Amino acid sequence: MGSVTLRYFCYGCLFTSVTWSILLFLYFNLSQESHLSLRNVPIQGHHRFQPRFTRGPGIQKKDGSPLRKDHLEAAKPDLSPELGMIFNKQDQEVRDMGYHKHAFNVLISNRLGYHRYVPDTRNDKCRDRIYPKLLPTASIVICFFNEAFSALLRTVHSVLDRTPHHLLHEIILVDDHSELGKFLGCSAWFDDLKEDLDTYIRQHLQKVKLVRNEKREGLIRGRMIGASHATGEVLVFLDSHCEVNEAWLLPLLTPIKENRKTVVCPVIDIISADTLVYSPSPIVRGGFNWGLHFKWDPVPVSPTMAGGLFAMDRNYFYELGQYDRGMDIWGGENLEISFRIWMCGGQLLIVPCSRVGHIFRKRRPYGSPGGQDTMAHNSLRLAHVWMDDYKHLINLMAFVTVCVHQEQYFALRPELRNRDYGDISERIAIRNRLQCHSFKWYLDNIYPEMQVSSPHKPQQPVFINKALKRPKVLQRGRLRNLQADLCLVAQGRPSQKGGAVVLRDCDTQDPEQEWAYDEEHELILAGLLCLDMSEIRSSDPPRLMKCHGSGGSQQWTLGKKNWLYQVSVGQCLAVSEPPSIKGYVSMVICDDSRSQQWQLEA
Ligand code: UD2
Ligand code: MN
Repeated sequence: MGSVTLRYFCYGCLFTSVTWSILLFLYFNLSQESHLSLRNVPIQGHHRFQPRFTRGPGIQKKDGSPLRKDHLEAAKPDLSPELGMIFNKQDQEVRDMGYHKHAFNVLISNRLGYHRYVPDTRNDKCRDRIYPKLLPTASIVICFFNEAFSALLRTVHSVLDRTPHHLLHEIILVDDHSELGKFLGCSAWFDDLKEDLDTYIRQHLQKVKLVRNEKREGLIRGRMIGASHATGEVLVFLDSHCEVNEAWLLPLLTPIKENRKTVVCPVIDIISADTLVYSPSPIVRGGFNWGLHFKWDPVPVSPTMAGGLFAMDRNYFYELGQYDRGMDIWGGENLEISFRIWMCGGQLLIVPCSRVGHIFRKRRPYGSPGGQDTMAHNSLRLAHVWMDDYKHLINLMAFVTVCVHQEQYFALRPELRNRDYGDISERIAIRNRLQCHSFKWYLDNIYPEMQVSSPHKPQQPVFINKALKRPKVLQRGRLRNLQADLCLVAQGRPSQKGGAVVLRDCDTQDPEQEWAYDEEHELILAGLLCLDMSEIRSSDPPRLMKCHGSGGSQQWTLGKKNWLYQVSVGQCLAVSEPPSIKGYVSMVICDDSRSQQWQLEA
């Protein structure tokens, strides 16, 4: 099997290489440049930190004129690091419950309000593009389950604020049977939801329809329900925690107008789950690995799509068989529709001039109603419908173990290969009706670089952040607490992951007391581990963890009022009270007391 399949990857047909040459040319002349030149652009300084925030419109652009790059360059840093500062118990409750329920910083999200400006992350050349006058109208479909109100409304308002009126046919919100009742026990939560969504829409939003599912359907059937209510010419699907960027829609509609069998995805920019900072993402294209996990590849035109964010001619969506109704809750639908598009006569493009930000969370904050592993179920369905003999190459064990966390025993149960995935006859009938190509054709023509690896060694998904080089160190020295006159050190070995930090007598000779503070605002002890906060409980003391390089829980600001301020928990490090428990530190609400003053001394 191996040698036969390997051969497929050695034959590149002429069509593919010509296409790739063109795409690579475009990539290097447009996309990558865009990425490099905009990488360091600060996000515009519209966030004035105010001690108390009210809900509502958030920060507004002052004169309403479009922001230019020089404005961006001139503007001072983006979100004040103190936007997430905790002032009282209620703030803490919002933040901690927010992480628990949504896996991102809801305190910051609420304070940002429903409108904000995001940096224009497009390449300069995108701004000079001229798009056809006559373009199809769009219905935006946003399906949500237990979404934070502020994130959902910022998604909706970003669309209303940045989409030409005549092209926006409607926005359809599908509430996938959210369990709002569960939040009522928490006063802070209740406050955020007091403004009922129906009322808000009726009073403030035109063109927005709300559909409520009678029972939890999952995002796949949820999107189909949304689409069934849509009447615009093009369907655009978004997640419920996105912010669209400048002129995002025109470049998506244009290729669809030219060829209605073109399905397009925007570039998905990154909104940090911990700080809500919006930053450009490198241009990549979607791939997958043999564990059937979506992964990013570094080229802009795409064998697969990431998932939720794409635009497609509405009639074509139906002709092509919508989604697989038998897929539950989450996962796999992106690969299924990607294979179907390419194999059945369409094409899938990532459009570098269209940018949409998405809050990338470290974990999914919800499960499926019965606790089933829907990713495995959905993946099995798509493999059996679309992947022909290649499905035997899928490392079933790999994705099952990944999805079911530690439950290694699945990997030891070969009968999983025979796990029930439901009736797929309707999907096979679609494949026959559309006379789709074989999976071999797809691999040969659309994804020739896909490596066939041993089923027991699935390729690792590629994560964008991991590729970054180590940031520059700005300052080195001991961290002395001014009240206690003691230095912050590891309680045990500084190399012990998860270890606590405590205060001990300062010793200028001891390399294990040396902290490095770098440009990413990380604090690294003895060159080994980073000072890190648990995301769930802002009251927990910090600990030492492997540096992950993505800010948030490892992002500290130093200096102002001599605070050691933790950006994602919005509190300051202090000597624990009462002082009798000598040497212990904890996170507390920032104030002027000497117990929270620190100096990094060389
Ligand atoms: C990614 C996709 C997502 C989807 C998923 C695979 C992006 C940016 N995101 O995961 O769109 O393709 O991969 O299935 O490409 N939701 C419901 N009901 C549910 C579960 C989720 O309505 O039972 C909503 C949820 O509120 C959100 C959307 O579906 O708006 C996508 O879910 P997600 O954000 O948890 O998925 P994500 O971003 O991890
Ligand atoms: Mn999402």
